[in-house]
Amino acid sequence: MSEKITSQKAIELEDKYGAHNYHPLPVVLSKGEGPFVWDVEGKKYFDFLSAYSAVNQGHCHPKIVEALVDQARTLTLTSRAFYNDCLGPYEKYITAYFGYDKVLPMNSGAEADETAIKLCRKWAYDKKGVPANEAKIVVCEGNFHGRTTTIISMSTDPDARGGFGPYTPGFVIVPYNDIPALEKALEDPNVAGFLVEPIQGEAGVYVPEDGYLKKSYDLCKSRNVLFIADEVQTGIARTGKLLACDHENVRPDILILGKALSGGVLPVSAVLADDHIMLVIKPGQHGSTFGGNPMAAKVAVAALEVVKDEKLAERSEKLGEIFRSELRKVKSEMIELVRGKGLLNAIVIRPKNGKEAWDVCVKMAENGLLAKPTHQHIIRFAPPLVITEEQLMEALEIIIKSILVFE
Ligand code: IF1
Repeated sequence: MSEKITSQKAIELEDKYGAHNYHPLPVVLSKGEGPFVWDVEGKKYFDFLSAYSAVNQGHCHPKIVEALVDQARTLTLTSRAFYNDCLGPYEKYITAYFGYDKVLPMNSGAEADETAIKLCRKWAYDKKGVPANEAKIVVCEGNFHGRTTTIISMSTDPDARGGFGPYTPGFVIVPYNDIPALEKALEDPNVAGFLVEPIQGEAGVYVPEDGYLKKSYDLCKSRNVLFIADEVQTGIARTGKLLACDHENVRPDILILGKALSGGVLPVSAVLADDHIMLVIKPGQHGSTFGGNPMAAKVAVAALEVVKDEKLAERSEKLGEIFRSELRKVKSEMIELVRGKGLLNAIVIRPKNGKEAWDVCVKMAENGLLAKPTHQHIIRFAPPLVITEEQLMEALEIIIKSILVFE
């Protein structure tokens, strides 16, 4: 199984034996280090996707890999039927790190979102006094929270949602970045929570107006509604602060984390909240086989330490400014708009002579930089946050060159 294969062979195998639920760029990767990945033919690329922001700490960060390997040799999984000696210290560490009373550990981002939904509903019945089965959660148009049946029930994306009904009820959809619409939706006394991405990733790195999060939060407070932030993609230094909500000094009632919580070495996600919310879930009411496993616990501590030790939030903030300002200087009809925060950025591409975002991405790959289009015309740029300024300038050269080819 371990003999080297060519890119062509690897692609053929995935096509023949794997479900066709993705359409990857035709690049087959076999190695990563820091901001770089290499394909099976040995070609080196800047990784400007970072596994959708899971590898904020860079590929194969030595400290995180060491935590993984050490723990893998010692104890991998006990289930939550027993205690393990890693989970408690991790829980103490992460709750202090983000400033919450409690954490509920899960694995994928979608699971953490599902957990937050259950927690919010239970809180509504036990604490807010919403009549049984009447709780509603307000969500935003263009949201992306994962792929489970309940999560796609609140999606407005026809690809994510279409053909998978019947759908889970209990969600109210309002336009994103629209305070009056939210205010109206919150008039319903059965609304238990408002679930929001501080920047919409999948929608195309859609940054709301300054003040949107704060105003939403205040509205939620005034209606006794939980403000739930999905920071699976925006959290852990990606947008130039530890959390994207920190830009507006908003502290979510329920905080959802995933992806970079493990630096990309394992699926590790978490839901954080204070006691008066978290303790509505009692033994037997929620859980998972792998959630809170010893490897995840050790890896998450290491991954969060790296973020602090290497000042990744500060780096992200500073390099993000450079990235956007350099791109805004470029004279190209194809660049309609550059937007983002920290190192979560996007270019909106204006198609030219039939050439679109996909063609730009193919060209960038040829030139040694990987990024992927979202929604046809948008290219997301999210390098590992360990990228140096010098490397970023080199990467910018590749991006700009690849766009100017089509002028
Ligand atoms: C796919 C996008 C990124 C997320 C937020 C929860 C989850 C995600 C805010 C679920 C996951 C990923 C999943 C990936 C594509 C993707 C994505 F393009 F769709 F928007 F990151 F940019 N909340 N996002 O962004 O986390 O269960 O996957 O661990 O193909 O589904 P998960």
